[in-house]
Amino acid sequence: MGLTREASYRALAGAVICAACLGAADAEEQKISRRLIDAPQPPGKKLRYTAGVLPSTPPKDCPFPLSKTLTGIALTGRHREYTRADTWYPSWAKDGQLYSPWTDGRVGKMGSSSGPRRWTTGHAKIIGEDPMKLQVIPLGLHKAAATPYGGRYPCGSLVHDGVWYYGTYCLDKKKYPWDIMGPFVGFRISKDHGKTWTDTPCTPAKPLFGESGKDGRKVKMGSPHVVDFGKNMQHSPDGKMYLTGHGATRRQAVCSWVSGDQVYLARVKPSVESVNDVSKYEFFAGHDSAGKGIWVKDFSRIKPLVQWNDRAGCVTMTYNAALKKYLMCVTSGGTTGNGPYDTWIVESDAVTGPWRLVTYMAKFGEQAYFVNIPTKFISGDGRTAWLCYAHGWQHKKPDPPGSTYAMNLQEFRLLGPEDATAKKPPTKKEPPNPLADPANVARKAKATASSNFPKCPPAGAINGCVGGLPGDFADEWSAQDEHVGAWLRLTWRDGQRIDRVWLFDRPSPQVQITGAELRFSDGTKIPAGTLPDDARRGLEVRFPARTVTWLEVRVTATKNDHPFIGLSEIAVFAPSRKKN
Ligand SMILES: [Ca+2]
Ligand SMILES: [Ca+2]
Repeated sequence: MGLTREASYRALAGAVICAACLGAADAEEQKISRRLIDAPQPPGKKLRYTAGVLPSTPPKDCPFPLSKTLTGIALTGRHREYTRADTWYPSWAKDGQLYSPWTDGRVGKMGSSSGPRRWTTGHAKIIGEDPMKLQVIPLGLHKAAATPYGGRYPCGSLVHDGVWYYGTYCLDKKKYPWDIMGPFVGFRISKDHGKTWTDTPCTPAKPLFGESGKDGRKVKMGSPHVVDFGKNMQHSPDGKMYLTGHGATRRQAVCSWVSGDQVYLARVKPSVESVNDVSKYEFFAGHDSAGKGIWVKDFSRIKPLVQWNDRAGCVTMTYNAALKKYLMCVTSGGTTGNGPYDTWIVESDAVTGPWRLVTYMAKFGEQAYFVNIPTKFISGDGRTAWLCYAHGWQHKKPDPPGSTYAMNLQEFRLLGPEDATAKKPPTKKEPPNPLADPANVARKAKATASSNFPKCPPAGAINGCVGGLPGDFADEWSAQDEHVGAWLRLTWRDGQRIDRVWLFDRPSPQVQITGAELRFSDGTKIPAGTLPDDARRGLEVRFPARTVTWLEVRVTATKNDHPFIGLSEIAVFAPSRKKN
């Protein structure tokens, strides 16, 4: 069905809610109409990761074949977020509870910061069987110097037979935030579930594996994490604790807390005596001719478990006992460690591989990191589990919904070949976005205003997105300490023929325009009306076409004289060619 542009707009705008013609006498005024319209969803703000089968978009240089048994993942839409801190790696202890490190934020009334000179790492207990109803109890903070590095952060953590082994690693800053991976220091140890601790005898200058991130050197066992073998490590193949770390060897490689070229593997029988003693460790050193893993005592002979330049960042591994599969989750921070991150998941029958791709999720989160799959929340059939991740220390857009700076738990299903033939949910065809249509001449105007709150510039009102707080500041214009009398003006280089204006209020319920006037460069004025408060709908004002070089929206009435009046978006349309 070929709808005309005008008809599409109408279809999108939905039912006409009100068509209150002013009762003015003059003919001009009678040609003015007002109605409410639905706010369009700009395509740029469309979420990639909503409930349903997730898109997998592996880059061309992906070194893994696609898995034939685990062919992707689907989100169920169930999710919960806990605390205001990151770095969650829950370990399932013998007592049935989860114990986890955390830092750089708050849990309850406790705050931790692992950056320069604060150097604290937090520990917490996570109580509950239902991921939707957990209780996170902060247990305390521990301080240990990062010198000669800038920061000292939590990494691998294991509670085994009542002993908590809590690892930390160091970072430095050069060009981007924490872009230099320092060494894994060692484990601090608690025998009373986090009440008291004994520091590791290792130090950042003399770390467990003897690595250094100084003077351009690269580490291999960076930020190692403990493979999750289930409650009290019950499914470890040999009673050993396995550690996966990420690093690099290329001089030009970015080796940071979230970026690297390779994944490495080590193992040790966990005990108070062994975990801080490098001589007790074994390191993965490649495969023999039969494809079996080779283990060596000499760290200098360690070899990559996985090689994928610029894609092998922060790594965790989980053993899914029901499926007899290892699942490795990697956060790929790219070559800067800034920006959105990709997440990829691979599977294997053995801890040493070979690995096959389950899914490659570009910009998952859109900035998810420290991604792991806690064994405690894997279903009996192994098919349903929960992704545990932090999100958005920089990029705040939640994709999938729920993602925030917290311990995020997101339920998912592991799909098999049988799911490919199952019926797929119908994909909704996106309607055209009128805000992005060239007929919306507001987008090419220059926006100025009587004032603006610094984070909410006038240009936010013509960026093609009906948005703003509680989302992004930059998607809306807000005046600064102004209500009635505040104005926003759009100016064009050339005269624009226009006959319609859409106005969307700031989404915040604190502030609402209940009256405004449209003023034009030809000296004419048209009263607008009340704008829907929540910006999910807007006000359309249609008027006889006129040619103008500027248009001004002047606020004449507000809900409660809140001093930050503004607009999330204004659209101004040229008359459509087709009449219907
Ligand atoms: Ca906007
Ligand atoms: Ca509002």
